[in-house]
Amino acid sequence: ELEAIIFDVDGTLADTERDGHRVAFNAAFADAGLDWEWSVPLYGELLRVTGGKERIRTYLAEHRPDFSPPEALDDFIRGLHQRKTAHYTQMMRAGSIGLRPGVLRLLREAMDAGIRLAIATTTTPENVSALLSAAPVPGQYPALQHWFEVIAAGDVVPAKKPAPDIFDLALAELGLPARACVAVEDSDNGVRSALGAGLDALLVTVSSYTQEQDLAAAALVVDGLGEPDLPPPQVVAGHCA
Ligand code: XBP
Ligand code: MG
Repeated sequence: ELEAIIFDVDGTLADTERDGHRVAFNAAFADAGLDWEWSVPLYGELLRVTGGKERIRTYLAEHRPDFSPPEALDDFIRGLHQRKTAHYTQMMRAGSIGLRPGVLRLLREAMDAGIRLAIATTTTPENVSALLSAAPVPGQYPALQHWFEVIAAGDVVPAKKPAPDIFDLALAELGLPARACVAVEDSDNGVRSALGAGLDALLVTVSSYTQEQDLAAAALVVDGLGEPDLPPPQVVAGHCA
């Protein structure tokens, strides 16, 4: 029996990477006087590395091998990433990126049916709060971040997705076995992470950066959750016909 749904955030609850995270990284680089610019295609390549600090480190190794930071590399990356988080949370609090179609409806139907809600994401916890607190909800409901009983996010586990650790943590905090839960993801790294935690009931809603990825290990892959006033969701792949 289904007891909880565990959601990824970036790409799944909202399509945040291209117009949110990427833009915030570039703003942080400009603040630091760096002429680095992460284009839409370059960011798509860098997304194979989950976690913003880890992504900056990979970019430096692969694209700026001669760059020497003004302080210890870890401190430099941490500082740059703090600026990025400040830009990102400001954009989200301003409501610049909304939830994907169907997300609020699914959350509401689940909650009304007594199904528990959780989050498992690599992104920084402040980013999740900023996104959820800006999302409009019907008047009788509390702010969206209070709908989630468990929010597992960011550096609380040593290994980010595709490692299963963050889903393992969400399951432990829910106190549920994987078989009592459904996971919702958007990316190949997320699929590996969820399946690694035993979440075989895995729904993938592809997002703008993940349409070309190999996601077929998931039980069902669709192009979105759908809304009554939109064309019905299209199945992209999956083995649960
Ligand atoms: C999301 C990410 C995150 C964000 C940036 O992956 O990879 O790294 O891009 O977040 P997923 P931070 O949707 O699989 O959780 O900069 O806060 O690390
Ligand atoms: Mg994602």
